[in-house]
Amino acid sequence: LFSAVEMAPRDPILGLNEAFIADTRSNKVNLGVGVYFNEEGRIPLLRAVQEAEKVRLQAAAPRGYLPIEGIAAYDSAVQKLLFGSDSELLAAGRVVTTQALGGTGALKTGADFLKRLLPDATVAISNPSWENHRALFESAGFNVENYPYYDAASNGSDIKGMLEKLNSLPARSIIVLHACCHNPTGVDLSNDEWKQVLEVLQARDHVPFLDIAYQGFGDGIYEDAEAVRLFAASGMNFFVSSSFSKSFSLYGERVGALSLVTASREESARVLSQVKRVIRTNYSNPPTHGATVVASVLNSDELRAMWEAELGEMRQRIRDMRISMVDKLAALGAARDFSFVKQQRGMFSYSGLTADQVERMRAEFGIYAVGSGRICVAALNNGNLDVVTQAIAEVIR
Ligand code: PLP
Ligand code: TYF
Repeated sequence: LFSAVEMAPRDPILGLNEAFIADTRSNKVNLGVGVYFNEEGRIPLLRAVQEAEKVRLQAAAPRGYLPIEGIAAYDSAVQKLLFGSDSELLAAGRVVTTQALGGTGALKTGADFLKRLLPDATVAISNPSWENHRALFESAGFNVENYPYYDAASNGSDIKGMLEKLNSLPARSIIVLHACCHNPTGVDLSNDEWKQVLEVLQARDHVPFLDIAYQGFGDGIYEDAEAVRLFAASGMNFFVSSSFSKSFSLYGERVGALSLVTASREESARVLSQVKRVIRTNYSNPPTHGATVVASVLNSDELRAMWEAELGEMRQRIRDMRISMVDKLAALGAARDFSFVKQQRGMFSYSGLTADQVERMRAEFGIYAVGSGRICVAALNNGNLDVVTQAIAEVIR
């Protein structure tokens, strides 16, 4: 049965993690995987999460099956976070939200549902994008194309190329968009650029699929959902996959959600019934722990304020690291101006390092980054910044 099974390639990022763990050098640094580490180099367990977990443990709550769509208090908290608590769409019952196994699970559920709605549609993802976007939509049976997004010459967006491509795709294509903190580049669209994208999507009757995995890591929780609100105001039907892996530092609990904007309350009921069917045939119903914790934090004034403060600290620490990295590289007389790193948002920076330079960083200095030159700024700290910047200065010399 298995004799002809070929070895599959490793996930380029998670594979890097394995290599990092196997590395015995004591001064190694992992700038590969997109995970937030604190100043001590550890993945934090947020105080708000600890408080909610204490309460949950004390309650000794039974672990029955959840509804297929997940915990109601969780789903509605997600909606408010994404669309705003005063959203007209929410009041009109036009948003369907189902708990998902992280952002990845939300994308997969959404992709499987879309395959039933638009079996022949083309899916377009940004160039570059999170590796798993292509794989997820291909495994759902779609043909996946790229739209231009990043302009290496300016370290900014290629909005012209993006709009041209979106215009030339077959009508009713599915367009995957990073709502904030673009992975891997750290380059986000301006508000004005978002409006131009929206206009083309509307004109071409495309189906927007917004992926928001880093809400709160850019400019703020509210600010980072600007694109969601813009699409909400447009009257379009669209998909949103969201994740608390990063914003709650709950990577392993798999807490995410899929939200769909429909035309009416009545349509929502029909859509929900079909999304539930997709979920039922995949994993039946979601797990309890992570979503219970997130819901109790978001639905408590006190814990929510604690979470917002902690998320604010994470955001600010990353910004500080961006500034320190740029300043140190300049002080070292690095052969390149890295000031663009300060403009990038979220966890990542497309550093401009080539695959060869990234390989030298690993081999000579034990510093791991993605072959594309993506580094996770959220893994920098005052203890590793000197070795990292010295290594960068050395390999670009
Ligand atoms: N979407 C993007 C753009 C991501 O970077 C990630 C990162 O993991 C995800 C989705 C998936 O999130 P999760 O880990 O919650 O599945
Ligand atoms: O881009 C990253 O590093 C994160 C983590 O298959 C990740 O989004 C990477 C690869 C993957 C799943 C998660």
